[in-house]
Amino acid sequence: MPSPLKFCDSSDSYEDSKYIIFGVPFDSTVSFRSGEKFAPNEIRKASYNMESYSLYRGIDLRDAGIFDMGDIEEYHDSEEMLENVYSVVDKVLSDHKFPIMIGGEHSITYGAMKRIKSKVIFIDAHTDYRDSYLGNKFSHACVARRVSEIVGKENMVSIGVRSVSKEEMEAGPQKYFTSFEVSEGNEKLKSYLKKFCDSPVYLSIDFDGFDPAYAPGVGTPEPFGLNPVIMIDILNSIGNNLVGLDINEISPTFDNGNTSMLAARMIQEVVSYLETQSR
Ligand SMILES: [Mn+2]
Repeated sequence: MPSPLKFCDSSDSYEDSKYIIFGVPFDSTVSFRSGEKFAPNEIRKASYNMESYSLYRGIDLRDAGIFDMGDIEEYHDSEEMLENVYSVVDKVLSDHKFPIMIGGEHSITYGAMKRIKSKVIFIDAHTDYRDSYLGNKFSHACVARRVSEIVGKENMVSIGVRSVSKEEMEAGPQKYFTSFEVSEGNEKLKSYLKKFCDSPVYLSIDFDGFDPAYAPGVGTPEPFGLNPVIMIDILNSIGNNLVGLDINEISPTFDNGNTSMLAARMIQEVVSYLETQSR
């Protein structure tokens, strides 16, 4: 059997690596366009287009210690998937390593947060604060609401929001920055994040936070989104408190290749940022 595809610059050793990548091929609760379960491998393929050297950070990712564990088993039941995500994240954190989870749809984040219980930064077009959606409390449309039950909504912030329901607004969602606010300048966002990130923080990137021009292959695209370059400013505002990352909601079925490419690059940007923090 051919060996499974690994993210570029993945080493052969879990033990000797700091950054642990794993895929969660799950898209059973998506509401509009599916195909997210194919994203982990498309992102791995796209990663081979990238240089290992970060011009911005001066870091060579071949020295960073990245290990790709492959995908967890494919589930159709949310609770089984969440349990498995929890156990992988538990192992990675117990081994003092940094988890990088590639979705899959956004509901995967809840499994990680049940273990990590830190502050959270969401990049997202949506607040995802519905109590339940289409009869499912673990739907991708409810992930921030579920996470708030663990960490408290005061410990969450969403960036790039531009599409909410009346029900979510009435429930009083987490603090958010709209994409409109951010397009007028991100000084306010940067100073907010510098204060917010005074303790461990998890980063969950729903790719519909970015404008469909940059990330067309997502389940629920929303016009008027973020320019992905903003992630550099966001990372630089986090300091050395980042404890985990997930990338979610990418649907290769609707992609022209650019979204997977951006996702691969985003993983590399986060690792090279973390490397500068640890030096
Ligand atoms: Mn979203």
